[in-house]
Amino acid sequence: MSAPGVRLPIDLRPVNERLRIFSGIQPTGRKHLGNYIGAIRQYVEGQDRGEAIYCIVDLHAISVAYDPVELRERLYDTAAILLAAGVDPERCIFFRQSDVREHTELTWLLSAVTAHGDLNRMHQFKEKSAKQRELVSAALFFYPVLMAADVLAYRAHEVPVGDDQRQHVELMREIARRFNERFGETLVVPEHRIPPVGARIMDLQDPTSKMSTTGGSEQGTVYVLDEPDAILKKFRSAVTDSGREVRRGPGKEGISNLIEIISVARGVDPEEIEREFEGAGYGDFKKAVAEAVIDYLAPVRERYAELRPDEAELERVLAVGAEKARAIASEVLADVRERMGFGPARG
Ligand code: AQP
Repeated sequence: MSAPGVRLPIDLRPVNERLRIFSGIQPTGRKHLGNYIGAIRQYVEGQDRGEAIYCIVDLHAISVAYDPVELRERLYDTAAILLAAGVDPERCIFFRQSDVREHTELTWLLSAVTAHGDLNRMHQFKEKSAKQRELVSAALFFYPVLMAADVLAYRAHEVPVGDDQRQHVELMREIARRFNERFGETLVVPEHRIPPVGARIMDLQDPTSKMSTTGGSEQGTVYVLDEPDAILKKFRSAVTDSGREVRRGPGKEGISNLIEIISVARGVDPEEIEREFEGAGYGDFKKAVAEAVIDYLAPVRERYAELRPDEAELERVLAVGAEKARAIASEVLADVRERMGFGPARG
């Protein structure tokens, strides 16, 4: 038995031998092209690079006004979209956040090493709290701590997210560092993985604001499940600029956004797009972007239609994932609890 106060090193080696990836996505609203390009696309790729763990973060969704019946429906929608996009439960752990109680327990434990001032500085809290009409919940304020718990409960190394989540990942790094300094090396300090192209897809009607579930216009937001006609219409009416050149640059936020979108949809570099459309009119370019996005999303929409009706199968997949997730998170929680002085000391 170790002497009281002596901290045995926790062996993080088995985890560090293989890249572990974790990310979560909310079951809110309809998933849009920004979610797809910034996050979902990276989830699918992550399965080839390491041990991937993905979760639908329904606990995060209750931080703003919501309807319980809707929440369940949107959860199935989101699960079916991810599976349709290529998240493969045979090659990753895919589960529902609220099924793994370790997330909520760790949130509270991490709150002890989270600075109130840091939470106060979060852009997302400032923006979202300003939009709440009835109640600014404490859950909205605590959102980043729950997000830190999601990732740290798995000792994940990498967190694939869009650019808007940069600050939250920075905070979870700070929380992990502070925990390790205070209680001994226990948690992995994760890195964000933000894609070089498509990290911030902009609203088609207001290319200075990000495409968003709650903040944008219907016409400026392309949904993953939009019909081809709707996609074509949205791109045709996309706001551009008074110039004529299809290239990225200052004052060309609309065109820059379209260049990024088409380059991701076609899987080529933005430079190649600029070369291809040199001298082309904006009308032709917008049509080409729409066509590329229609082709890009069509297989997802088709597969979604097959998967979404079978809620029992979605439940089965999520339950299998939750069991695997719990096996990892419960071990990390046991270490965290022991380090923090809960329960009997382990020898
Ligand atoms: N416009 C975007 N471009 C690139 N990536 C984006 N993400 C969100 N918007 C863009 C990334 O999508 C992932 C899921 O985000 P979420 O779980 O927060 O889902 P949400 O709240 O439904 O998404 P929004 O659109 O971000 O909602 P609002 O704007 O209402 O808060 C994250 O990895 C995010 O970075």
